[in-house]
Amino acid sequence: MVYNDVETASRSELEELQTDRLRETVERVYENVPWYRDHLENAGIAPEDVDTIDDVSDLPFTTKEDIRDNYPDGLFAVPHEDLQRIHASSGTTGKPKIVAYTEDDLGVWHEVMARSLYAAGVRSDDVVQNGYGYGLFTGGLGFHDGVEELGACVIPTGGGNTSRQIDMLRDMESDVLSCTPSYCLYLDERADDMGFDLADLPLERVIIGAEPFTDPMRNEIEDALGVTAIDVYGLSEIIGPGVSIECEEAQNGLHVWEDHFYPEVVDPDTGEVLPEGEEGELVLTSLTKQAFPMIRYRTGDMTSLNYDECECGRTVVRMDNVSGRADDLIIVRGVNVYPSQIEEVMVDIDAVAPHYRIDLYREGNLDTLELTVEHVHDYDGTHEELEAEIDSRLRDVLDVKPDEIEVVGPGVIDRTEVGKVKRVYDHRED
Ligand code: DLL
Repeated sequence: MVYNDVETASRSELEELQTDRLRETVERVYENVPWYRDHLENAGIAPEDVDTIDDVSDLPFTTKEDIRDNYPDGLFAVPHEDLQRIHASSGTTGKPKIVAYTEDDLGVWHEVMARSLYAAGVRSDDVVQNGYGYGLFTGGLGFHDGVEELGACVIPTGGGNTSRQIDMLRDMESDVLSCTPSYCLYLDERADDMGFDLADLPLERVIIGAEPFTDPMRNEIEDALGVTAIDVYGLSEIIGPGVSIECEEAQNGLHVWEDHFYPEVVDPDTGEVLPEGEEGELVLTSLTKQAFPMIRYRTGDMTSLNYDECECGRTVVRMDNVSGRADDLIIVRGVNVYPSQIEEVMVDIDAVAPHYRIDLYREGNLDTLELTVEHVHDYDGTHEELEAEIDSRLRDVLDVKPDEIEVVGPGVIDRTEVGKVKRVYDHRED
């Protein structure tokens, strides 16, 4: 069962739709966005060069820097009077990226979010508690509108105010919770402090995204809350949440709504398109957006694509869970380290709580990596014993040894109640 028949269309039907829509998008930006016209002309492309969807790979990339250079509205393709919504993504450095929606864009967003929720197993008689932040962040309103479009009931708790969030989960018997994975773990801790177990509540599923998380972290969330955890992906520049989601039947890759967002995976260094199954950087082209179209946007997110039909019956392409961003990579003394490698080890050690932070310093010319982790409440060994165990387990997976591992008590590491969790602190340029 699907929400929209396009989810099970044949490849040839999809490609025909994508071709028409790509041509319209290229025409739209060429006519309405001077920057895009120059960008395409510099690459030797005219709108009539787009014959099939495969021609997408001849188009030039658009990057985060291009959006920033055109701050605030240089890439908008419609006049301000045609806009109905603005959002922005803060990013860690520099100016925010301002993104815009027409009435039709909002209609598409509502529909892809309703589709996403449906694929995740949400139905119109469910109560969805929405713990994503409301405001310029796309998570809160994106989920909110999607739940209403589906005809289910939304509780707009937003981020933060955690004890009230927990009261609502319990008293309104919410069926579904949408929030970041790190916030799920925080809710579990706080419910514990309040004297009860979230796993005893009727809550059936959580829809987690906006941050990378590993499979062991997902298992931890599913066990602690007694739920199915569904991965949802999206980004402001493309629409917000609702670019892709796992289906509840298979939970094996995220179905990309490719009738609206065309995905490619490229080598992050050379930009060359990679074959199906190979991991690289996700590049997305919007096929229907009017206010803020994006041609071959370099997301920075690492994944791979799978065109096999899913066991749920959907034919649209699936992307692998986003393991991290191309720029997440930490280089310590010349050695590559991904935070997810450390997370997998941490979550696998029973005595370690799923809260950690990584601090990078430079002493003289030497990089140092310090790891701080919490032990669980009922750990009865010494800090030194646990530090030694973590050290030996990390040696198996990392090519560089952390300079310091510090085990601390429960609750010592700061929690993120609103927004996205930050686990890596790089002080090397301070
Ligand atoms: O985070 C949109 C969103 C809201 C997605 C709620 C899912 C749920 P931005 O703030 O623009 O938009 O951040 C987008 O977050 O490029 C990824 O690096 C990361 N991200 C989003 N979803 C996932 C996910 C929203 N499921 C950036 N897994 C993206 C890993 C994710 N990373």
